[in-house]
Amino acid sequence: MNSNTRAFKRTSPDQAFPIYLILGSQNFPNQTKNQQMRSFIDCLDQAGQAGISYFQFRDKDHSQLTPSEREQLAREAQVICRHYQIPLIIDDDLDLMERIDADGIHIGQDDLSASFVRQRLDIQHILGLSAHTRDQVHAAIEAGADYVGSGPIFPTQTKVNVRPAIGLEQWRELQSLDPSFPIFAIGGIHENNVDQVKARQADAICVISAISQSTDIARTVAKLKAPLTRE
Ligand code: 3NM
Repeated sequence: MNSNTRAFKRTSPDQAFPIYLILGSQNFPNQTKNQQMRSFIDCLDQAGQAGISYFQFRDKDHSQLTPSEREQLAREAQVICRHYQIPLIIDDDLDLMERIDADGIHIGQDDLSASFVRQRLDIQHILGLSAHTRDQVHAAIEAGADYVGSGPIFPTQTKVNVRPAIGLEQWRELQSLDPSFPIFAIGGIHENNVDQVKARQADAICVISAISQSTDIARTVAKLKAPLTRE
């Protein structure tokens, strides 16, 4: 287990749930490229102010940005993340992560090898992995990941080539494989179903569209992170 790993583990059911926002310019469709970049910055800034806990820069899929525009946007995101003291995690681009000295990297099953990346990173850098099966969760722990994101829990249209939804019960099985290891919940989580995820004790709640499409980001973040109220 890495020194980071404990920091990602929720310790009390009464705590607010950490919100892990993932965003790229492509998450603001039907806008010009410049508008998308502005919308991205506005959204991250409002979410930072509202109290998200982690941010992942994931500019891919239908992104129209050139590599240098992508790097520029990541650097602007970094300024906001530092202001709100939110770790900046780069999706699937070790070179970009190293160039801008981001706080960590998130990789999928089809991306780089997790143990290769772990060896390249300093110990304080965060390594996150997507893991969808028991074997993948075990392998991620073995490779020295700090957390895994597992899903999609509910159906989602946000990701290109997304896997079928695994559902809450299968997610819960993955989560119970190692009670000391942080498992984050992702995929189709919105204000109207987040309580079901909270009831299963996710260590963090990862969202894109719940926040990128919100018309009141402060209210949405407050609702997503609020502890479950007891009857
Ligand atoms: N990864 P939304 S689901 C980026 O299951 C991503 O690994 C997933 O977007 C996975 O919150 C997903 O809008 C998209 O459903 C999450």
